[in-house]
Amino acid sequence: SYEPVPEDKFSFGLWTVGWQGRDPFGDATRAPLDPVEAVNRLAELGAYGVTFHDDDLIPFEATRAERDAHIKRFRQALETTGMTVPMATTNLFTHPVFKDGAFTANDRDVRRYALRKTMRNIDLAAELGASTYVAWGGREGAESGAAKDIRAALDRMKEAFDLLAQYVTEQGYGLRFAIEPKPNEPRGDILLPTVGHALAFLERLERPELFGVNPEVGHEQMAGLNYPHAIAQAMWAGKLFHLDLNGQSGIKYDQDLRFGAGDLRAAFWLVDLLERGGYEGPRHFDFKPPRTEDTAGVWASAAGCMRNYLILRERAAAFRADPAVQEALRHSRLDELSRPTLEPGETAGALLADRTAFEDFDVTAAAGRGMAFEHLDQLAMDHLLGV
Ligand code: GLT
Ligand code: MN
Ligand code: MN
Repeated sequence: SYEPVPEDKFSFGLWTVGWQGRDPFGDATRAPLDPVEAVNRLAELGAYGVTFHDDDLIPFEATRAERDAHIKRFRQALETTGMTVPMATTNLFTHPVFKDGAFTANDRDVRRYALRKTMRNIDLAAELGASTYVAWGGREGAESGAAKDIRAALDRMKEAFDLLAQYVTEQGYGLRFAIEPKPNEPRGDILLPTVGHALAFLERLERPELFGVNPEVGHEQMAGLNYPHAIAQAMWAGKLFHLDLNGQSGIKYDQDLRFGAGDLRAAFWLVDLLERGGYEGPRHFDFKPPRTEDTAGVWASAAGCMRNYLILRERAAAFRADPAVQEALRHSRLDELSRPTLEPGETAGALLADRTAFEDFDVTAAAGRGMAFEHLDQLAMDHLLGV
């Protein structure tokens, strides 16, 4: 059955089901959603976790007493439902003060404020038992060339992450950071635009072991990239700390469709990869129920994210279990790719001495061997379509 259960580890951002449908061209089409109601409904639907930005839970202008009251109600809802908070993050993009960025704003006092806002929410994340802290730098970027010294901005980004890592270490919090790349929107060009940029950047930090990535389906696809490939490289690097599942149709604005909408074949390969690759983190949805939807449509959209994941999980497992697929994989020589190119202990000298590798190698015969990928891919298509 495609009924989600907590063991499936599905989680949702409060800002996803809570999105009121405000876009650059139109006002909100839905009323605000009480975070407590979100927790209750998501639990009923079979999710195990909920994630939040500080401002999703506690209005930006709240007094200290109001803040405490919001947290108390939220905690009670978590306790009643058994829902967890696997991840939290900071809103460093909505308020006008962040118009030129947060950790990399040209204004130094804005950068100091951004660090304090983040540290305050890190305390709350740790209190609520989160293990991952996401950092999406949506406003860290520029629209014009002289406006941002990119090398200086990367220095400031590193400074911010080094400080935050030192803070969680000193506090003894069991938190790790996951950097979320995005190529553009809301800035014309955003820093750390792809998974590859983020992976390279985080190795330059003082405590790289505390940093991984939070790749979002649509964000890599906005850059024209292959999301399952990005996820595979993050896994290979031991850096897939978290991920944002949603749907996107090609290179255009960030659509945040429900998971499974948009590029369905990429979604199939993604689920195949996550399930076979031993990813044990949350299956986290970062989508926006379209503004055409009323409240019922919001919950239908959320349920659809999980249902599509479960359908794809079943189809991917059937694909891998099919004897015809296993034979096709052998014909395509996937087993050979897993075999090291050199013999154990073989040196460059030994390879040079191996005449079969070069002098006697039949290049023409090798070039003539078909890879049989089309047959293999059609088997995948048949399984995906349930044929
Ligand atoms: C925002 C953004 C998302 C990020 C969230 C984390 S908020 O909605 O579009 O991709 O994951 O800050
Ligand atoms: Mn996201
Ligand atoms: Mn997005």
